[in-house]
Amino acid sequence: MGGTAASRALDELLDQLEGAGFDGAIIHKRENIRYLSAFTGEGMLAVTRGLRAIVTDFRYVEQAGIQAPGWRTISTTSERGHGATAYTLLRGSVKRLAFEDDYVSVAHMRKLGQEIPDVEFGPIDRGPEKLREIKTPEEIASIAKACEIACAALESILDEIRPGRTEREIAWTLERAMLERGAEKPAFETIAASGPNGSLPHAVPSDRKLEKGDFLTLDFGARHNGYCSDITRTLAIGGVSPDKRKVYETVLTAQTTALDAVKPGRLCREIDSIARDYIDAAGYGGMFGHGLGHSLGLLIHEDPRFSQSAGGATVKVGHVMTVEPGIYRPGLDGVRIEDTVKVTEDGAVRLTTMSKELITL
Ligand SMILES: [Mn+2]
Repeated sequence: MGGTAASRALDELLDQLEGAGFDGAIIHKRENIRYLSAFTGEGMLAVTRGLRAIVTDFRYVEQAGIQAPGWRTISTTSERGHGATAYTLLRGSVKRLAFEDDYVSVAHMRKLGQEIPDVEFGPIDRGPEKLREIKTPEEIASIAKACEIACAALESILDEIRPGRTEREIAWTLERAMLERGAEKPAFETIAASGPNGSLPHAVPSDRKLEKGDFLTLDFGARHNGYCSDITRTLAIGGVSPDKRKVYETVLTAQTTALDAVKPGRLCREIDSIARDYIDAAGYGGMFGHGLGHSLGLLIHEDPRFSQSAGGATVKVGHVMTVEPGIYRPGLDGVRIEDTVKVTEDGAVRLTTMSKELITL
């Protein structure tokens, strides 16, 4: 995020931490560092009401000063690691600090405990991640741009997809098209799965050549301003059989029905059920074996999820979610259709605007 939005997020985090009896926090996850300070390098944040410090090493000192001008940047030395460096600023002023308990290893925590003595550490309990669930307009604009790049990239390479081309060639061509349109990099490893490989939801692109009658599933995304997009389209190579077309239409109806159901206040779990029940009732029971979708932002997979295990999580304005049902038939084929959407008062608005009608190449 930019400086002002990041600063608001930090104030909110500190409010919450104070409520939980903490004086501040140390932050190690790179995406949380970026979210709270706008600094994109590696290191550690040490934050209290009176201190906003980036503890980093020589490689990033100048960069931190430029990206996070309101912050104090302090460098580690060969004798003094991140914890000991932070301690020079924290000494005497804090009793309890929160740390990322789902990230810092036991060994790392033991070291931090030695470097920052007389301080009690407690779990931050995904506080930054919970703030990251609701996107600012600025963040949504970055995700929307990443979606636009991904859609334009696929449109631009459609005439290069034909029988005889390999999955790897298609994946590489698609990634190059995203980079040419301004992507910093792909948001994740591009999936290009054809024919029977399509039944593997996370297939790695292979040297398999496309054949007439195949489905080709492309699951990919771009990164823009650090923010991800995520889209899947399944294409038909030559004509596909009526049996395959029925699979496609079933996934498409499940996807659009679930999209239409996305409304603030609804349980995330219910949105998953809508797509799942439709696919099961159409005769493909058990062939949609993953969650319906996930949030995304600085990471490709964030909370909340459209999933049966989403508990009491509800849809909220400002969420950016994927909706991506699929049907996977081992040994035969697979179809998945995915959009990235933003949640508004009126429901889901697609950010990946590319057509979902079956494209035959
Ligand atoms: Mn996805």
